[in-house]
Amino acid sequence: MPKDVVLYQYEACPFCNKVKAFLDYYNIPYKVVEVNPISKKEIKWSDYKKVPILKVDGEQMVDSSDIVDKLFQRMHPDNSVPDSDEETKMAWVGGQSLGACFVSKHISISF
Ligand SMILES: N[C@@H](CCC(=O)N[C@@H](CS)C(=O)NCC(=O)O)C(=O)O
Repeated sequence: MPKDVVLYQYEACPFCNKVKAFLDYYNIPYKVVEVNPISKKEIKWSDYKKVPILKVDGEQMVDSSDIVDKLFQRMHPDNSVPDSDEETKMAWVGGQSLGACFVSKHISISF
């Protein structure tokens, strides 16, 4: 389980919400840094100029799909989804009122 996780985001960015949905689904605690879309001063330290950017224990991850894939690998190094996870996922997805968003080849989450 990652320890120090920081999400650089725009509140209204769907790619950022995709990453947040994944983090929430796996109960991974994270801090949020809201990026000013004009100055982008909060992400000046990075060469990547878009959001989301996820810092995980000091490592920079970019691009929502790559972030989800990398986190998934960390959570499931053997590349399998436990049955219990699959059931939890279906219950969670069923509880959402808005349409589903396919966030990776492994997990679909709605938000
Ligand atoms: N393929 C990227 C797309 C990310 C993206 O386009 N983010 C937008 C915000 S929704 C962005 O940062 N655009 C550049 C800008 O605002 O200057 C991903 O999935 O994370």
